[in-house]
Amino acid sequence: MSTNRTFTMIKPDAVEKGHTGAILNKINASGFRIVSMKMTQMSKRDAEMFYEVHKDRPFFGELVSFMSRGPIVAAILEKENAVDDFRTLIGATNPEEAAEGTLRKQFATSMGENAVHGSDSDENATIEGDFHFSGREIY
Ligand code: 3AN
Repeated sequence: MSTNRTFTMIKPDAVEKGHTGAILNKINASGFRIVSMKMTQMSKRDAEMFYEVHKDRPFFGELVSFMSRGPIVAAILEKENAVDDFRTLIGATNPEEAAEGTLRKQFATSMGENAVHGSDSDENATIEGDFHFSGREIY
């Protein structure tokens, strides 16, 4: 069953460059309702746990260092078909392959530093949202 919710992070590269407002604007303009949001910084241990599924990938160390190097903005978003529609809005992992009008086309610089995270399934959206937010922080 679809939850109509997805989880996103505006990653340290995009926060550092001052793109937070522009990205949130585009998320709202695309029909997503923000039901939870916070600025926070993941420790290395947090990033290792969050990305545990990627622990055997060659880029895991780089990913953990990057995601813990500065603050992120974490949010839970609500919209019909949220997971798929948000993946469409962010675009391909590699910004060179991201379609025109996507967030990664506009704000990402590389495969690693690709500005925005979006959950890849309803199940992971719930797990990832629960990682960052308690029930009392979801509105
Ligand atoms: P997506 O975020 O598009 O779902 P995944 O799940 O394949 O992509 O990868 C998770 C994260 O790992 C990406 N958002 C990116 O930050 C990082 N990543 C993926 N591939 C690479 C790579 N080849 N080099 C460095 N970082 C990567």
